[in-house]
Amino acid sequence: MHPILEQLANSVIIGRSKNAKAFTQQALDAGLPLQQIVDDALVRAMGIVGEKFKRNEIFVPEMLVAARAMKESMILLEPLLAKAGIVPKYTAVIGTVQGDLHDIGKNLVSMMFKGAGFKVVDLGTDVPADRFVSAAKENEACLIGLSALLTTTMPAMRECIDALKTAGCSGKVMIGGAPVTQAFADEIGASAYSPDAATAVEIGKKLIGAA
Ligand code: B1M
Repeated sequence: MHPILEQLANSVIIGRSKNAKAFTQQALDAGLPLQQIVDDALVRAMGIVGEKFKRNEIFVPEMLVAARAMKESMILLEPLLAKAGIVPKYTAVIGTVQGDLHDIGKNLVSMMFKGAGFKVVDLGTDVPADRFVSAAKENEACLIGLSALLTTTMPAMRECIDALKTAGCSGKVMIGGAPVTQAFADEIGASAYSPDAATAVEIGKKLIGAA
């Protein structure tokens, strides 16, 4: 791999935002193709970050600084990608369900999907079912991600799934959050459950046939 991309990937993995920005600029100045910068440096780096998180070698704070470093790089790349007509192949709509204000886990999931090259429409927290439906339709989302941290808001996940089905949304629905289980996902008819942000991307890619 090109040494600049190696340095960019390492900067993201260890969460050095300034370096990530500088190496992105160097990669651009060196004329490296945009898609190569994204795939070989950023997507690869976030994949490594996800693996480390799953192996408990790093924790939430390290994930967050890696995400921030990736974001710095993307600030430079995004306008150029858009100008070149390079658009993400897959779109995920993600949010925390109605009544629930917890967003740390949802943000990690969001950022891991961005790191995997998805366009992510993050609806934030306290999102009603009809908002998931309209966003999924507007963005032709192939994946809809629901997060809940409260046992009292888990029923809102069922409401979302029912509303998405009634509206004829074809996207796969993934659910997650500390109180959520595979059994609950099966019960409410979710396409998948994921216990953590890194696994969410693995499962999500398989679900939509992108793995
Ligand atoms: Co809240 N809170 N909280 N809280 N809070 C919990 C969840 C709680 C377990 C604390 C406790 O009592 N021990 C408890 C819930 C009890 C229950 O329902 N069984 C609780 C409560 C009761 C409340 C309030 C009701 C408290 C009150 O006001 N009386 C209130 C509710 C507000 C509301 O939502 N309406 C409340 C408020 C808050 C704060 C605002 C203060 C704050 C949230 C800040 C924020 O998110 N911006 C907060 C916090 C921080 C917590 C704890 C301490 C930490 C949650 C967290 O961020 N974890 C939590 C106790 C705990 O867990 N130790 C607690 C870290 C995060 C990375 O993990 O979100 O699980 P998590 O995400 C993981 C996975 O679950 C998964 O990936 C992530 C990374 O691997 N994942 C997905 C998550 N979403 C996914 C989606 C996917 C796939 C995977 O697919 C789409």
